[in-house]
Amino acid sequence: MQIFHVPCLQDNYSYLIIDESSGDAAAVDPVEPDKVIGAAEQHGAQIKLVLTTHHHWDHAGGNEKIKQLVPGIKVYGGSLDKVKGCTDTVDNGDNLALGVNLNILALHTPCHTKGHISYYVTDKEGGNPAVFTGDTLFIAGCGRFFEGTAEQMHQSLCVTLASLPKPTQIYCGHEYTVKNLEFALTVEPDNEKIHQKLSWARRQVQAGLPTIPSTIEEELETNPFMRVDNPEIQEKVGCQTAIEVLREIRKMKDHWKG
Ligand code: GBP
Ligand code: ZN
Repeated sequence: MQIFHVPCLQDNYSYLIIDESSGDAAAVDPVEPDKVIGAAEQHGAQIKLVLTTHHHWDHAGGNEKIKQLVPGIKVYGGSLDKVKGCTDTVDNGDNLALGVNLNILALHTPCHTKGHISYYVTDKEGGNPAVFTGDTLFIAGCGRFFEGTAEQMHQSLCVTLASLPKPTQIYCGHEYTVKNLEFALTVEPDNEKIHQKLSWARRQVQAGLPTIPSTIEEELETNPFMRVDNPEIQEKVGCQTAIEVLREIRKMKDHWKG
């Protein structure tokens, strides 16, 4: 499995996933199709399918164009009505094949949008796990609750995604890491792992490099939205339950000026 970042728009990422045995590839949220098609050509791969995480234009807005540019391409997403250009819907638990050696598992991760899908990709034996989380899970953060509740985001982040194997590599939809880690320090000023990752992330961005991927293990140590069962954080924000903490931290981040 090969994964390439394709920076788009201001701070979005599309990704190209290649099954090396066949040269077949998938494009995740190809909002600027020319860029991901260029990346595929550069690596001698053929894009066979699109994986759309959610209906927002900065993720699904390139689907119609990529359908014109790549005849026969399948465009997967959570909804035929809402996701522009969607040809095939996926539900939680659906599996897709990519080339001969890769498997893609659709995970319904609602709250940022109702039909949001994350895609868990492994080789056929379950090795090299990677998950494409769109705007549900960001590095050290999460998406705004546009179409859902704290209960749903808790299920999506702290149950569905947190249950994936610890080494799973996380590829998210935006480069928000530095801001998110700065906010994380307002919640946990003494968390050494956050301090270390913030210095590293600033250096990456300075050098024009991505801060992605992270891993589930790193997020459990540094992402305040995945640490809502931590008693020290519960005390700090004055809440008794994980869901209340999640609701409260999201509210704080919505109003945080950074
Ligand atoms: C920043 O932090 O850099 N510019 C600010 C925040 C995802 S994009 C921008 C922002 O609000 N981003 C959204 C988000 O969820 N951020 C998490 C956070 O702030 O912690 N989008 O483009 C957003 O989903 C969109 C598109 C939204 C169509 C609604 C519609 Br309709
Ligand atoms: Zn979004």
